[in-house]
Amino acid sequence: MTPDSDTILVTGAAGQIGSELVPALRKIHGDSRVIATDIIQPSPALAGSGPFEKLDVTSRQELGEIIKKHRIKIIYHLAAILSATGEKSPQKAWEVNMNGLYNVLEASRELGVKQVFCPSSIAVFGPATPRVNTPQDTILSPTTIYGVTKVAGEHLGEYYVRKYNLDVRGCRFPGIISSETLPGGGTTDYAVAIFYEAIIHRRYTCFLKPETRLPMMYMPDCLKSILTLMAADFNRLKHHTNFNVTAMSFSAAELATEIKKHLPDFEVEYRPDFRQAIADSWPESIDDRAAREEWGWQPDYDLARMTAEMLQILGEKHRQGKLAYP
Ligand code: AKB
Repeated sequence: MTPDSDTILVTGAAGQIGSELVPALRKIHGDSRVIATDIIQPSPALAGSGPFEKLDVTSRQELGEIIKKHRIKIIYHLAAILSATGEKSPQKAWEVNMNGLYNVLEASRELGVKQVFCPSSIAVFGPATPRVNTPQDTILSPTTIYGVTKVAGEHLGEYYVRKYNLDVRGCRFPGIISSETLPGGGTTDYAVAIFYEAIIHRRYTCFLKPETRLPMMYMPDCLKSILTLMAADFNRLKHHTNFNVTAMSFSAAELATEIKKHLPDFEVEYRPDFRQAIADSWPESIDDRAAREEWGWQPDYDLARMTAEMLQILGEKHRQGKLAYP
């Protein structure tokens, strides 16, 4: 459990996971104890619910000043460039993902931060990895710069655990589906966009082939995994920075079929682009037994329950004229 005096920093707070993790942490620990940071301005709701600081994670100085100012003890380091954006600008992806993490770990070591969470991704795997039920400990040979930074990040975090006794933890997230904030620049983003397009236009042009199957997770399960892993007894953990976690696996066609059960006139066409090659290099499904055994991971949502809830929440926003979609 987090002692009441510990102050928490979230980087990338305006992103897909940050936008929902910050309110969840504020609910548990109190608004004033969760410092949201991002390079961009967050939503008024997030900025208005507690402290917000502008932060470029590639600046060690800015990061150090914020850690000292707020006496930060726990960091959720979510700022990152995802797979599709990373392929358009590999140099930027390296700078943000690697230098950002290095800054967080070094600042934590120097300034007495006790615990760091940094998400990894299924992007650590590559074409040489077994694609079905991908094991926890297996070949990591990614073909994207995002995957390269995530493999290096897992190892760097593990190094700080062993060398400096810093408590660094992380999950390899699959695609994350959320009704609140859109993802930015990933290969799994289609699985969120399809819901918005289904509700608004009843049509969607998918950038992956219909048979492309990927592991996925609904946001409430994503938040649950982060909070459960961070609260787990350190002495029970054999892994730290690289837990496989999953909740469901489906192909693009299977997701469309599930949506059609609720919206029978929904139609999808498939026009694969450069993201197809990225998806083809990733697992179809992953084995998350280590997470289940070491810290009790257990998802609540499968494809049917997630789809019903996404359509209900987004449909209601649409009826109220509040469905923001670019
Ligand atoms: C992406 O598609 O890049 C991310 C991920 C799987 O890490 N959603």
